[in-house]
Amino acid sequence: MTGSSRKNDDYFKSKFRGCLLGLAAGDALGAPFEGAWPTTASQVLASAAERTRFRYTDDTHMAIGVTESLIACGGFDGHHMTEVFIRNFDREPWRGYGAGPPRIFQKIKAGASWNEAAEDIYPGGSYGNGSAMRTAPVGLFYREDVGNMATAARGQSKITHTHPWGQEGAFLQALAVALAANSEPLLSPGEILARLQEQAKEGLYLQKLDQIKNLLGTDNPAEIASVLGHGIEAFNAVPTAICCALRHPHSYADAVVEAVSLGGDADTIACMTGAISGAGLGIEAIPEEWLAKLENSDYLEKLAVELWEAARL
Ligand code: R7I
Ligand code: MG
Ligand code: MG
Repeated sequence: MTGSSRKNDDYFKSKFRGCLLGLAAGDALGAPFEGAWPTTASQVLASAAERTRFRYTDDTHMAIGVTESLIACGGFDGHHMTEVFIRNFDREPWRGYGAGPPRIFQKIKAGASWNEAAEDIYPGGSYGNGSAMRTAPVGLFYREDVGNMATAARGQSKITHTHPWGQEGAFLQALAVALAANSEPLLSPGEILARLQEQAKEGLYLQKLDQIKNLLGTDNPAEIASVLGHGIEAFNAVPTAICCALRHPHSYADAVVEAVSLGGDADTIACMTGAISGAGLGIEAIPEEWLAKLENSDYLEKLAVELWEAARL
């Protein structure tokens, strides 16, 4: 291996590690604030400082399942990923899962097929943010192949979230991670936004992506939540997470702290912001004291390196 390809390998490994540990740290940072009113950045930092352990929630638990399945299958396999989701849920059902996925897992265990069980969980299927919060590893794995990324991101969504708004959120979040992880050339926030707009299909998302432009420079974070939302619906969480990451292209901590400070679905929005920011800035950008407190960080590190190796094959 040449010196430059080794340098390139280390660079991308750092991005894969930054993404997986970044999403987990964002999820854990936001977990105590899920469902809360907006708060200040200093209160979020104080909460982080006083905790001895950073415990993650269903967001990271499901992203681990996505990663495990991508590694085991060398790509997306819906049947396999469903089995991994159910196995992981049965081991740790207390992670704070949304209402839909456990009901879907129950239906599948009772004989329903994995690619049909979620269709009638809500009228038209779920548009919750649960398939976007876990999709980052798909963006890493397929980062140079938007066509297969779209198929895999939407495919993994369909296991639990079949509504077109749920699927679109999962695809756009995966694409944001992939664009952030890009190296040659490093993309500016404006370029990432333009690429997302090129690929988005649903009007609701196109409108919100357009509104992000006006929010990149605002010094009033409350405006982000009032314009883009900060809720449990994918369309009220994915654009918000992208906005927080793009507003702070040089600071992982500033991006995720801002995401948590918005209140609402704080763990999930910070998880998705952390995935994008960590993929862009690499593992070195995540505060060491947060990594030291993060639950299961050794396993997340191992998965990140294995995903990188699987993506190279
Ligand atoms: O999306 P999901 O996995 O939940 C993820 C959230 C994150 O905040 C996690 O941190 C965890 O706390 O849960 O679970 P779903 O049940 O699919 O969707 C979540 C919520 O979105 C539902 O409980 C509904 O309130 C709402 N929702 C819908 N409401 C009306 N009609 C989702 N789809 C619909 C719909 O079609
Ligand atoms: Mg959660
Ligand atoms: Mg949440």
